Amino acid sequence: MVHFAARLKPHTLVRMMFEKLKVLEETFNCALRDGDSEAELANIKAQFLGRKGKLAAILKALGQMPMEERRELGRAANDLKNRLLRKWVDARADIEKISIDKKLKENWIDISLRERDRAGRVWEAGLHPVTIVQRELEDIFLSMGFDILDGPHIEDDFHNFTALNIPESHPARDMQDTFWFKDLKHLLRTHTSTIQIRGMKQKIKPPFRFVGPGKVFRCEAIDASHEAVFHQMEGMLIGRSITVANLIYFEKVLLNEIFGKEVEIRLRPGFFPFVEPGFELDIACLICHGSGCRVCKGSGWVELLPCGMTHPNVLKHGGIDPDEYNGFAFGLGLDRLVMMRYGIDDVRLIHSGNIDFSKQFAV
Ligand code: FA5
Repeated sequence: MVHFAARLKPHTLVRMMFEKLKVLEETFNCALRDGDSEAELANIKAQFLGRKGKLAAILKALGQMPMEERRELGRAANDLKNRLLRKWVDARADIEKISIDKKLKENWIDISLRERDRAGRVWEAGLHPVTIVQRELEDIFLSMGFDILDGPHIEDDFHNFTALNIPESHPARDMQDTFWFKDLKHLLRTHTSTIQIRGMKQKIKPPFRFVGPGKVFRCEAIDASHEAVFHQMEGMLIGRSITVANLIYFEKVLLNEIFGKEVEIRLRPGFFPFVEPGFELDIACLICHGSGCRVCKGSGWVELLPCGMTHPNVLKHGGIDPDEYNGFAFGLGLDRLVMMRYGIDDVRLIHSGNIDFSKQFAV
C-alpha cells in the first residue's frame, strides 16, 4: 500500500490518507455500535487502536510522507485517535453499567419477606424495645417544644471532654472508661453530652431546647445493669433566669409522662464537671418496688437521670455568653429506662440479639 501511494503526487496522497482516516472512523463507529460485551470491546480496541491496529498502520505510512503533509495529517490522525479512545471509554462504561444492573437484578433479595418461627408461623418484624422507648420519648420532647439533634459516635477529645469542662489530665476523665483510637485524639463517645456542644455550636440563638439520643460506648465491667454499648438521651434547655426549681419541676413532669403515672423520685448531689450544681435523680426501682434486687443492687433506687445547671465554661465553649444566658442539662439512661418500663432484670438481654426476647415487645 505504501509502495503505490509513495509514487502518487503528494496532494493526491494526502487526500487518500484523509479518506482513510474517515473510513477508519466510520468502521470503528459501526464496530462499537455492534460490540455488546467487554470481550468484543477489547477486541475492537486492539483492532483499531492497538500497536498493530488499523490506526497504527496509517501512522506508519505517514512516516514516508514529506514533512509539510506529515504535520497536517499527523495532527488529524492524533485528533482521531483521541476521539476514538473517548468513544471507546464511553462504550465500555455503558457495558459495565448494563452488566452491574443485570447482576443487581439477578441477586435481588426481597428483604421484606416474612420470617417464620420454629412452629412455622409467620412472624412480622417489629421494633426493638430501645427504639420503641426512644421514639416515645422523642414524641414527648417534641410536644414540649424540643428539637431532636444527632451527633457522631466517633468523637474528638474536645467534644467529649475538654469543651465539657473536663480538661486534659482532669481526674473526672477517669469517671468514664474510654475506648480511645490509636491516635489518642479520637474516641468512641462515652456519653451523649457531646451533643450539648455540637447543638450550641450550630449557632442556634438562645432561648433553645433540644434532646440528642444515641449509642454510647464505655470500656465497662459488664453486669446486670452495666453494658459496654448502651443508649442515652441528652437534653439541654438554655434561656434567661432558669432555676433549679425549673429543672426539678421539668424532670418530674417528664418522668410522669414517660411512665404514665406518678413515680417516686429522689435527688442527690452528683458531680459532673459540665454542670454546677449537679444532681443524680433516682427513681424507686420498678422491678422490686423498693425491696431490693440485682438491678438496684439491693438499694431500692435506680440511677436514671443525672442532671444539673449548665456550667458557664460549657456555655462559653458553645459560644454563648454565660452572663446573659443559663439553663440546665440532663442525660437519660435509655436502657435502664427500658428495663424499668418492661420489668427486665438484666441489661445484657436488651442487646443479646435474641429474637425470642425482642419479639415480646414488638409493636
Ligand atoms: C453521664 O453520662 C452524663 N453525661 C449525664 C449528664 C448529662 C449529667 C447532663 C449531667 C448533665 P452517667 O455516667 O451517670 O452520666 O450516665 C448517665 C446514665 O446512663 C446513667 O444514669 C445510667 O442510666 C446510664 N448508664 C451509665 N452507665 C451505663 C452502663 N454501663 N450501662 C447501661 N446504662 C448506663
